[in-house]
Amino acid sequence: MTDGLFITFEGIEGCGKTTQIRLLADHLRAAGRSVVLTREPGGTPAAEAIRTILLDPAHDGLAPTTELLLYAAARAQHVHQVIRPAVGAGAVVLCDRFADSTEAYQGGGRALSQETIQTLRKVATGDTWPDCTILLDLSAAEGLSRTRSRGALDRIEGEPLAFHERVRAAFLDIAAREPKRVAVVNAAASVETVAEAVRVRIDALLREAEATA
Ligand code: T5A
Repeated sequence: MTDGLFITFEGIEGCGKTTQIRLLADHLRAAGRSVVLTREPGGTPAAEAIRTILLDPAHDGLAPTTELLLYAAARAQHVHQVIRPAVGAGAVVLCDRFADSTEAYQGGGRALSQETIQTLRKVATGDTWPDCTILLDLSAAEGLSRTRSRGALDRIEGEPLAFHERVRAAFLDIAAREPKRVAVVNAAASVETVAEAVRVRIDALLREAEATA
């Protein structure tokens, strides 16, 4: 059995990850691929329970370190129970957010130490790391306006604009540091234009993986 691929989608609130990940899943399934669609925080019953704690605005007193540990705990379970087995079985795993979100939100947004974040990342993920990451880039103001138009905000969406601007800057720093893994796509374009850019990138990655298999 050949290993599959692990592809993550990242970006600020409202950048369109959920919309795009579903369109890509449809495209890959239509081409006969085995696809596993999952998300963070979440993807397993225990990690979804942690998600509920993390996003509930009632927990507005959650300390940044507690938040970091809960995201890491949810990720450890998700990697163990879903991502690693699915990639090992040859599936294309599409994940809505992964460890880059921790670097952007808890590092950029909350200003927690990069050293602590990277140490916990290794504990939670081991050697499981995305083959490719699509970063949907959008201004924080536009992302929040899309999110607000959907209704009540969760605990993190409710953070001020400056927080979300730091998160966006941190994502762009990751992309500049790792240009081979992270593809930046302009998320201000139409849904179809964004979807086409994503398809082009992922189809090329799949062809490359087949050529080297
Ligand atoms: N988090 C997560 C951390 O702090 N640390 C971590 O380690 C991890 C893993 C997760 C929260 O947790 C934080 C980040 C998040 O705050 P979530 O509910 O998963 O919470 O939040 P998001 O991932 O931000 O999900 P959203 O649903 O808010 O945004 P999406 O998925 O990016 O966007 P989507 O597709 O739902 O679209 C949003 C709206 O915009 C429209 C859609 O129709 C929808 O109404 N839209 C467009 N409009 C115009 N043009 C386009 N191109 C559009 N694409 C979509």
